[in-house]
Amino acid sequence: MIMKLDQLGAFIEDQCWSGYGVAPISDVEVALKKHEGIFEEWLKQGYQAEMSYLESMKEDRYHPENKLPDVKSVVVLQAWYGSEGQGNVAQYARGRDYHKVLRKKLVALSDWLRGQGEGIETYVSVDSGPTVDRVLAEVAGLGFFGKNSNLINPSNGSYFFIATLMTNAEIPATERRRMPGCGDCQRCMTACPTGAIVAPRVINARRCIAYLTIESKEGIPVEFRSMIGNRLFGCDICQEVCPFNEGRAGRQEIRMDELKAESGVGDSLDLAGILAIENDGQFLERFAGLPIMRAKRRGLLRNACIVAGNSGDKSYISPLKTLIQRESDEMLMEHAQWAIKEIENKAT
Ligand code: B12
Ligand code: SF4
Ligand code: SF4
Repeated sequence: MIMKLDQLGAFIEDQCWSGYGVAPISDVEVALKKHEGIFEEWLKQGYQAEMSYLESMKEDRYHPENKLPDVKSVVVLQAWYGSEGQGNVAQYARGRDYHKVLRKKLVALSDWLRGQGEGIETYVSVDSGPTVDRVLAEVAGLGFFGKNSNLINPSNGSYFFIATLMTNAEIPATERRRMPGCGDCQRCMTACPTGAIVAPRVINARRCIAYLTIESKEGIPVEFRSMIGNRLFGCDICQEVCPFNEGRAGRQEIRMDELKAESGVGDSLDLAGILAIENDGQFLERFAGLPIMRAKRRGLLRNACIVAGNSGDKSYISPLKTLIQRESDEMLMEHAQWAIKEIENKAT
């Protein structure tokens, strides 16, 4: 069955996505073949750190037919996020959990599509599913790979989420416009405080503050702690410095209310309040349904110790001492002790 693009476009517009593109599976397969090699090289270098799920999902990520045998078209959707404040929470994590928000929309889109004809099948995925989101978005014409590895839309920058729907319906491909590239610019590579952008478009997650503060379950190596600065959860430095994002943070039209900072934690979290979270119940009460959940209580408290230490603010010494008395987790105690020392050193 061949689905008309204008009907699909109208439905997507009503759902408040910021944009979309459609690619035929033949183009997707060509791109995935190339990127499978890039991914294997990345794994070989150990740049995935402890994210072993990426490797275990490899077969499905690079072979969409594993999930939908007769896949013909891939619809890739884009949703802007972000706010103006220069806080300690990364832009993408300020609103409600985008996995849930976008997935709900994708399921509604999928139901609608299946209702358009007999035998239409779909498969949907957002971020944590087995899809290589940036590659699919690039093939669908939504942007180009920047040296910071983010997908950049030349008119609107890179502060957007990517979601995917695959279908066995034949949907006409959207037009692909010619994309610029980074040219001689190297701002992100120079600005990254930890040297995580090891070559243009190649990120070593072991050094990336986004990985260290969100995904890592371990203690954060001392060498990176001062470089983390006030980044409590995630990192936007390589996007903030990008000329394609200039004047964009907080000025995009975020069409899904749930993705706006005011629907979630906003741009900043109060450190003393975080250090005082005593148990998982309190953590859940505060962060259920929000991206912050990903770090778990242990990860967020670990990060809060580092940010408190980097602040040099003596008022954090007391909540840090309380944390040391309260917790039995050696990793957390060590981070709090480190923070107290940092604050004391900065005061002398
Ligand atoms: C694992 C992961 C991470 C890891 C690893 C990051 C990474 N760069 O891989 C960590 C935790 C560090 C992370 C951080 C962030 N992430 Co993340 N992450 C992912 C995830 C789950 C997989 C990414 C992946 O496949 N990596 C494997 C490596 C090999 O791919 P890559 O680094 O993207 O590199 C690509 C390009 O650089 C390019 N490339 C490399 N070399 C070459 C050479 C040539 C010649 C060419 C043409 C291309 C090319 O191809 C690579 C892909 O094959 C995706 C969701 C998904 N399911 O795909 C989200 C995703 C990439 N993340 C996203 C976001 C928002 C972020 C953060 C901005 C969050 C934050 N503020 O803290 C940061 C950005 C850090 C950065 N500079 O990348 C968005 C990106 C949206 C966008 N516009 O690009 C995604 C797509 C989630 C989503 N669905 O919206 N992330
Ligand atoms: S997210 Fe931060 S640490 Fe990671 S590559 Fe970008 S600037 Fe570097
Ligand atoms: S900062 Fe410069 S080099 Fe980095 S992604 Fe943006 S345009 Fe490309």
